[in-house]
Amino acid sequence: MLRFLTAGESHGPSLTAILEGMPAGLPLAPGDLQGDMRRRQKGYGSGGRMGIEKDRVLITGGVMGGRTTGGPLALHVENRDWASWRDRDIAPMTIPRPGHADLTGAIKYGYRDLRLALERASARETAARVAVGAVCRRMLAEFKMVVGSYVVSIGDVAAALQTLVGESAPQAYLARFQAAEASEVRCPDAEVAEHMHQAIFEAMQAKDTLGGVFEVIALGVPPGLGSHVHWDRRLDARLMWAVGSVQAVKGVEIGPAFENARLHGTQVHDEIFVEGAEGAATLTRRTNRAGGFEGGITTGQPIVIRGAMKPISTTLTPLRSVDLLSGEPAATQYERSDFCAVPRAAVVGEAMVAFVLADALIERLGGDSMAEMRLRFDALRQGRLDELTMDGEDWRFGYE
Ligand code: EPS
Repeated sequence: MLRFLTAGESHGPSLTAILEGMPAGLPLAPGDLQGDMRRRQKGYGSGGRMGIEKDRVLITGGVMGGRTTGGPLALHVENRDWASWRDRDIAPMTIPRPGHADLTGAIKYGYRDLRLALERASARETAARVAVGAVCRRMLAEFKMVVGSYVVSIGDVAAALQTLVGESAPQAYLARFQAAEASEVRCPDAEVAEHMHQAIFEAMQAKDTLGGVFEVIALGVPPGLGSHVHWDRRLDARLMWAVGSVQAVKGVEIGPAFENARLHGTQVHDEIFVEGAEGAATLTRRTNRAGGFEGGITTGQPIVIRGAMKPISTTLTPLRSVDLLSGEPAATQYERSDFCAVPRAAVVGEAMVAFVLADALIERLGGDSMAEMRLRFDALRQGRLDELTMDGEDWRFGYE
């Protein structure tokens, strides 16, 4: 339904994204995208590059008179660093850095200089993804859906942030997002944030890097998005793919999935209760260990998805490698990079989640225009008892 492509190199002139499948009639101004572009650039542990870039999105297609047309959106982000590369002779790069796409890229594409792999594999590309995600977020906002994030751990410093449930959960999550926004490591727990800051500082002093875990939460998502009927329609799996595609993310879980795997079934599953008077009785849960999904379909509870990011592969301390020019053992050479990018990766994770949810919503509602979608959104089944009429009679499969 909804798809996007990006193009561009880290130190080339610009990044471009094409977003296809957005319904017509969504109010959209370049200013709507700026907040997310700025958020992606913030975070303690960044290298020098973020002082150079001032990411701004130029919309050059798909929006006329302040509204989407239904045509593909073209989004354009300039690389300010291009100015210092355009007239430069590029030094040869022949020692692959472990953890990067340097070696695998050269094996696959037959590159004769490793920079060709670096330039496109770079997480600079996430600026384009965040531009796309910001458009999707704008669309989701029309249906009162909110996507936010925070950092759960950096290195071995972890915040104890429980999954929130019940009617107060959305407000409490919003408060977490707000607290994370004020933190330079994007952690809502101020005390833990200080320890995270210290851990990053120490890693920098030690000429090393750090990874961590971020959590993306989606609020206000109606039940019934996604499907159990086929592997590629399971929305939890689509979200895992999308978050797992973010550079340096090597693990993704829905809710506390790895913790659940250590427990008994009776401790894990979110029991179902009925609340409210007859005629308006609603099915409710008192826990959300499923992270918002059953059978690959949204339950209507907050969606909870975590991404585990490996430590940045470019380390000031050299790692052992091989010079492909001489075939001799060689130490890696340092290229300017980030020391810890987990706070920024959380914002990229949000963008990917917003994209997948926008896609799922369009799929559920059928979406040529926002006006059509609104009508159908209001008619969605919400999980009230009176919407779930059962036959209560024996029946047969009837296969011959
Ligand atoms: C990156 C290396 C750094 C990061 C870059 C991702 O860039 P440079 O090599 O120019 O110092 O700053 O991220 C961005 C530029 C960005 O906008 O996020 C890498 O090797 O992936």
